[in-house]
Amino acid sequence: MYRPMMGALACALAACATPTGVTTGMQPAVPSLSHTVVLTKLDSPWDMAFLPDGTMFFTEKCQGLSVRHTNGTVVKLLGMKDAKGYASIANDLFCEGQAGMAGVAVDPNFASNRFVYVYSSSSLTPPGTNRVIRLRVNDALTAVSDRTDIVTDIPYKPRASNHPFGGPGAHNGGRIRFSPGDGYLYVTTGDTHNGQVPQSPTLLGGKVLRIDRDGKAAPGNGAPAGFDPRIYTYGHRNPQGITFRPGTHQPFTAENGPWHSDEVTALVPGGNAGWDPRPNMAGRGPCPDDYCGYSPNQMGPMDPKQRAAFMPMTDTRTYPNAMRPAWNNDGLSQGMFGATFVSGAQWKAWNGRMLVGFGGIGIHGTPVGNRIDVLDIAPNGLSATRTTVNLPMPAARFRSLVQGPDGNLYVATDEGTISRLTPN
Ligand SMILES: [Ca+2]
Repeated sequence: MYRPMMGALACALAACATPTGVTTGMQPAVPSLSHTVVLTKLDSPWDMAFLPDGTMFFTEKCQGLSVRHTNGTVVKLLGMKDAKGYASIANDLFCEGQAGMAGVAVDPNFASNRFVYVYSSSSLTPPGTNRVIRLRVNDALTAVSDRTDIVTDIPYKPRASNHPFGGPGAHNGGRIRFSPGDGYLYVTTGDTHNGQVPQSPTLLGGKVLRIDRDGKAAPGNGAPAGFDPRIYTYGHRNPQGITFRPGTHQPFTAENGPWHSDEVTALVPGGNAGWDPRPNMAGRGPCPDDYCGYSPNQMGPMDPKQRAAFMPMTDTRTYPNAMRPAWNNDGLSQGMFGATFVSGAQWKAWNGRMLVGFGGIGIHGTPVGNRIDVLDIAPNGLSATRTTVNLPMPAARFRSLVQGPDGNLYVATDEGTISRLTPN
């Protein structure tokens, strides 16, 4: 019988949880969470990044980059086209569909260089691309300067593409995270509903990039000969989560599936995640707009009995050596967005486990997501067990999950809030 109070007491006395979640002796308790609203009435908050003192940078998809000072004051730093109230405006930055200002990251050496980074759609390169932009923040945390676009050539789905699935800006990726292990910046990019992109050696969509603070390829990325050296892994669909396992620092992605099979995948250098929506590949013929990502029933609804016939998120028939997912959301697509490992004794049984947030709205017969799951991932990264968090707040579309410097979990929702979830 499960006895959480005894487990909690035992852990308090004997510190029985290790950073990898392996337990000795009695099982630690599952934490309960309490909920505090940090910011509300935001416009599609997309991501957060913290300084050690709790200062929180955050993005809003169609507004820009802001910062919440430790006293609670919010200062709008860099606004997109037509945004109001920002210290500065960049007229080339725009939002459309899923695209806009997305991920934000703080440089590991912020104390000396004061760099923050955002991923945003920009009109500077026709017909629009996604860029990773480096900014320098002033001492008062009230303005940014010295904009440097360190990556300029991440594909964006333009309005003129006229595909029937999704609209402009679809499958836009956008999470950026520095690894606490190697110190390099990892960038997740989407396939932009273009069948040629994910397996392309040169197009940067459907990839995880690994770069330094100037945008140059990090050493040891390991992609095959002929690949852009910034590519770390390829063959992704639309990863919007990347997080690093405590202890090993191995990166894991969380990405959306096509009406089936959201995937969490342990990445290895040069790995192929196995997504290839080109027509006329093994087991399929032509597809509308040369994009087979929803075949064989391109307009839904999904019949679960057909699941095995759908184009796989990981095509091991064509790519026998593709990276296998640790978990595929039980074969469902429910809008897997952000993910983070959490660490610290206060997380009790979840110390070292991955928390992944969902925000699917249940189109085409797929069930609604709007929850947070806890994954206990095997040491080899090839399997996981899942439990669902008993939320202390209304169900929401979870766009971003970040563990703050205070050890608590911060979540951004499409309902316009950023909240703090504290384990108890
Ligand atoms: Ca895959």
